[in-house]
Amino acid sequence: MTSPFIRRACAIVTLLTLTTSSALAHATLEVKQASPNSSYKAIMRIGHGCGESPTLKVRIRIPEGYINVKPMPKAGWTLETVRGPYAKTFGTEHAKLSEGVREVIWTGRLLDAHYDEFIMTGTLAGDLEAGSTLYFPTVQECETGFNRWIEIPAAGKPADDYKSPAPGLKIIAPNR
Ligand SMILES: [Cu+2]
Repeated sequence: MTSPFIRRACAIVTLLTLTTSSALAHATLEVKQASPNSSYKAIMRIGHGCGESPTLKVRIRIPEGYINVKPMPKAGWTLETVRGPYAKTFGTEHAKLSEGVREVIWTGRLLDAHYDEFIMTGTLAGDLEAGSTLYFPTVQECETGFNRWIEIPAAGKPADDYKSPAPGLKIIAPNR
């Protein structure tokens, strides 16, 4: 059974803003940095329910510049995608892409006592700027209530300063 103590522990961990702490709580990306013009596998980790309430739906908004996205189906979960236009057309080695998956929605059931990962693959556009951050706003709908991980940190402010930060991916210069 999840006790109020565990919920309090999560809140305390958030308050302490330990950089390693948020890795096990909230909704977070396992790999937090990547380079432009490379493939990127986004592994969204769901660390807990809404309080003790089980998660029934996970919705992830795809940031501009993360293109040709394909979500991975999960056993026991229904998978839906919402497609739409990109802000601009991207040229890839194979084709020009002007639209694609903009939102991914998994529907199933995940107990607060359990942990799970929601995965998609795609390409980071070549014109993304090193030093910028792509945010993957994520909404977790539960049997009772919801968590909206959608806060975009102000420039220079760490995500840990926020109660419900959107999972972020830092764009870094490629290794030469
Ligand atoms: Cu948390």
